[in-house]
Amino acid sequence: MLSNRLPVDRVIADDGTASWTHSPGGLVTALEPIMRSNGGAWIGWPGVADHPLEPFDSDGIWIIPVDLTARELEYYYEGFSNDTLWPLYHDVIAQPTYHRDWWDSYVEVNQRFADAAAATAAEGATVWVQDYQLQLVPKMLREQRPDLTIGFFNHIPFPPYGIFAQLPWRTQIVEGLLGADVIGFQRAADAGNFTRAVRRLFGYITRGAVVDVPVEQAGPLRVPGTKRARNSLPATRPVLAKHFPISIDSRSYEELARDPEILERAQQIRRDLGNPKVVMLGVDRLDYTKGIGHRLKAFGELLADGRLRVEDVTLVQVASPSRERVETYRHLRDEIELTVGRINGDFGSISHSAINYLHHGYPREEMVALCLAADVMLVTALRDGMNLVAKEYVATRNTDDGVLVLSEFAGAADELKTALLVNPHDIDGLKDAMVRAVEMPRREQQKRMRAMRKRVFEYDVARWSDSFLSELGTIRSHTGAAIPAAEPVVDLEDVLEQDAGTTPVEALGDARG
Ligand code: GDG
Repeated sequence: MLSNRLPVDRVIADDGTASWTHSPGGLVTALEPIMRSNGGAWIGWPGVADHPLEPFDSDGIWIIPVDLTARELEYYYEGFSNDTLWPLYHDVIAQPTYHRDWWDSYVEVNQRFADAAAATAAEGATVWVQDYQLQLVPKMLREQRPDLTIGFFNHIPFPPYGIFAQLPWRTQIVEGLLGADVIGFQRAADAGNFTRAVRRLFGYITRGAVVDVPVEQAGPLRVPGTKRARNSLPATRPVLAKHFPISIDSRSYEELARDPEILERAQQIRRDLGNPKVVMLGVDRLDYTKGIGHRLKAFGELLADGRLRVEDVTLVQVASPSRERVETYRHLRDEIELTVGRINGDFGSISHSAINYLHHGYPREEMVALCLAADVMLVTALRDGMNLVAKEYVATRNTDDGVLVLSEFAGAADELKTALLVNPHDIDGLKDAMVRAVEMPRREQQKRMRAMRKRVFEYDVARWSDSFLSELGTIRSHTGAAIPAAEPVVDLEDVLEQDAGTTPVEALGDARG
């Protein structure tokens, strides 16, 4: 497994002592068992720059830290990943910055990750690369290790070609991704945008979700027991570009939501808020893609119009600190906090504040208590790969009540169709949906929530990783990608000469198993 961040964090205390803390996200939970039983290794950055660390075992998973210098952190991560790709892939909600130095650093760091994987993976192993920070790794890895089966999953949207085309390095990025056997996306629309980019940039043939990539593109065709030939015939390798909507560890959220201490904490939260009739909740990383400003504007206008009253309705907004060294994020924080201050100043009273704004990260237990305390969850992202918060809210609602207001621009909208779907740019429409959520009869809430819970419990994060890995296994058995690296490299012409009498397809099929 490769991801920008390791599932463990290196923490250095004030007195200089260092320790590891686990960050058990959904991805880790889903993959832990399979990683353990297969002697899996996880390659990633441990969260501290300029601090090379040795690999170590963490509960049966081999952890391989990749070091980043302070400059790489600034150029590869904060720069190219978070200030070029992130805004570009989220429909240029913010202006992407293009710097050649950032790109060079992105290439270097991707190469380091690919080298680490090439040095670690066993013969014929499966390697799964996570997310937009590492899009060049599949090609770089295939060049060194054509015996591997390589998967890639993009957690954020893939933009339409008209937007993607801005990127000065668009060709290299698509080439990098095409080094994988399976490229996973959140939504069908993302996969469609990607295959369209492939057709526009390379003219490769696509058959539905399958792209036929010339083998020269991403590594030679290997056939055991034959020698390298002089000339090569055009041959292609199928690459699957398909949507695999990510999910959460739904059972663990449900269990937390039944925990008596957490249930009591939820009651306490409502009491502390002054027992309003309705608690609305927003939980987001403080990011401009999440539409926090649109949500606040709609809420402020509803108070101004008198359609909602602070005595009845409170909005709790958790905005967890994120990417604070990137300029755009510092501006966003200022903007949001100015808006919150204005709304509270205009509409709050001594006993009721309109918005309870919390710029903190919280333990998962507290997040679940907040979900339990909330009658309405507001997810108003302007663009979001999936949005796990929406699914987490649904998973905690054991009593089948509660209303999810969900942006149609979040990937989750493809699955959670009985949410109140909104276009967050349409402030009047958003206001109407918020009022409707506040007033929704319990029977309707339950009907809608049951359908969403069915989906979230049936299709959890384990199903997500199983379906991705099973497609990877299928494509591998079709293409023979796992033929040992020690075999000599040949091309199709040689095989045809040696197998005179068989058709090219049979010869290839026999040779590649
Ligand atoms: C990217 C894509 C895609 C947030 N604050 C706290 C906290 N969180 C947790 C949430 C949720 C996760 O962080 C955030 O996930 P999201 O999906 O909402 O958004 P991104 O961080 O932007 O994630 C996104 C995701 O990747 C997965 O593929 O869905 O579209 O942008 O789990 O609960 N958790 C705790 N304290 C906090 O303060 N414990």
